[in-house]
Amino acid sequence: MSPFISVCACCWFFVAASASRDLTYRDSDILSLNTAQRTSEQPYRTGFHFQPTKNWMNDPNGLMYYKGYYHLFYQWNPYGAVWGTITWGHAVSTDMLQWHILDVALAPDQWYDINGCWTGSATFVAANRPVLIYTGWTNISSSVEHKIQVQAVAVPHDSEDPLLQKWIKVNDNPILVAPIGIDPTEFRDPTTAWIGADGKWRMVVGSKRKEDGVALLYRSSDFLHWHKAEDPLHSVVDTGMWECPDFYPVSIGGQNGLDTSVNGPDVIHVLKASLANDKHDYYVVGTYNSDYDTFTPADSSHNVGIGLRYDYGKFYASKTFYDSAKGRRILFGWVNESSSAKNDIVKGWSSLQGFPRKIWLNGETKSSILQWPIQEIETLRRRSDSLSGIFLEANSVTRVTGVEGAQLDVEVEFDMPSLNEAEILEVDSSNVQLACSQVGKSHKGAVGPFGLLVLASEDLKEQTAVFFYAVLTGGGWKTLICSDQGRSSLNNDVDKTSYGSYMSVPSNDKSLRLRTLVDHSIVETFAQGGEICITSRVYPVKAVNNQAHLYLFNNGSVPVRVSHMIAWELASTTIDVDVPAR
Ligand code: DQQ
Repeated sequence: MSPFISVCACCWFFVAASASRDLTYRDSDILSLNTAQRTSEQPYRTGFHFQPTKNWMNDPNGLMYYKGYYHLFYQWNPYGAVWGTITWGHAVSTDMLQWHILDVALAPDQWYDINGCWTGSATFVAANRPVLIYTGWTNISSSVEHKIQVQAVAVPHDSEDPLLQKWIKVNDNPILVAPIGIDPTEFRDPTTAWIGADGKWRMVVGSKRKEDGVALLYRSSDFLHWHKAEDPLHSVVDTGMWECPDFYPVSIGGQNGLDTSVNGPDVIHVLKASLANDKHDYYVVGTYNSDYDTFTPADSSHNVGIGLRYDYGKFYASKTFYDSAKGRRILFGWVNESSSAKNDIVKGWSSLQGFPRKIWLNGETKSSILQWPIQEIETLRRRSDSLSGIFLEANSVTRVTGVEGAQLDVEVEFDMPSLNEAEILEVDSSNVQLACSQVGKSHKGAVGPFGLLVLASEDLKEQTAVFFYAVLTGGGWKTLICSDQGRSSLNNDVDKTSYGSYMSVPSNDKSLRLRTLVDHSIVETFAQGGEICITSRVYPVKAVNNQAHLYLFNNGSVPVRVSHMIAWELASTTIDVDVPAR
């Protein structure tokens, strides 16, 4: 069979593709409901996050902007609220706030994906030619328990359709099987492809060799025939299976996003892998040389799997894409439940997508990235309350009375407190989560804990605390940044693990800053302008809907000054199952 995609962007064609079965999986036996209605029946459904109307969802897939629409595909089980029968659910939006769920884009219907259409990515092989590459879980077993993983390609049935409603799996599938030396049950999640200086496509597939996580590199001239490069793009010892790798350029000198093939002196790259061992997304910033296909981390002590994380809470299998409409790079990540599968079956759904984040290089460190909720969220802001220049005295709690409810956007800036009285605490940098859960919000410290209580009941019996706690360590001043779920719910059948990270406090830093988004059962925190992010899931019983309140607190003995705080109530968005009118 001849190749279906030519190298030349202007002359794409494909041959002999097979139409997939006409699928009727729709997310639609719940009719178009707006999320506010759903919230009163189901307190944990969200108001402004993407979630299917029912059933299980996991990784975001194939993200792209195409002819006026943002496309979000996602791993979705049409039959239940637990993982299984994985298809590609498909939703479109013009603003990443209001979503329309369309028919399933890819479903298991071929021998090479009959056990599931797993994670993959979208690539524009030419301006109006999006292609999906995904992992198929086959019907052939390499051992009694395992099917194997292969890579497959799908193309739009009609690329004039901005909604890209129907996808066709090509006859050449599977286009890749695991190479010799790689376990075929650990070979998955192809990235968006990029073009190197020689005009050839490259992509990475996640895998492991022994216990070393690895990003296998492939090259192709036609997008159908892929050849493994001798060396992987990157590998880190003892990090285990790398799922859902992502590899993309960021600008050295600004916040603008870059298309995935862009390279040059003003560009540095980010490599992310989702570690199957601990279910966290780790990244490293480094230099990519496309002549030799080498990637060199800027700081190898921050290498993939041993260094920086996108998020220190619940956030996995994430993926970025270049938003050509607004010239930015956007990150989506899967946020799993912290409730039991039994509870998920009762409520009929499981998992959210985190609120989309803009992502760019941290201009100060040049070796980390910053993340911030996309600006579109500001259109949802309604009633607000603000205060400036107040002191949070030792052991105090202050209610923010002008806003209430379970949908909030809160920004607060604290003057850098005097650190002279800070306690000495040795924090194990590889397990800050432990320090956060040992300290906890109720700890009576010196400089903190201080911060926000969200989703808090009037009697404070339920509260999720997001706080700073400054300490002196052998390595200098550090601030713990924690999300403490310990008292988030009177229901004890949920996981209330605390999450957190910590950062050095540079002597010239004048303030500590938090931005927290609250949406019924999800709390997303962006500290210090997006340097550190923490996502948690919580399930209050009393602090639901307008019984949820916002407080500032200081549990330390040193007073803390709030230089400014502003909180907005946020409106709900809609998720419907209508095909948008065109
Ligand atoms: N989820 C997919 C896999 C991927 C994993 C299966 C990560 O392709 O490795 O649903 O959450």
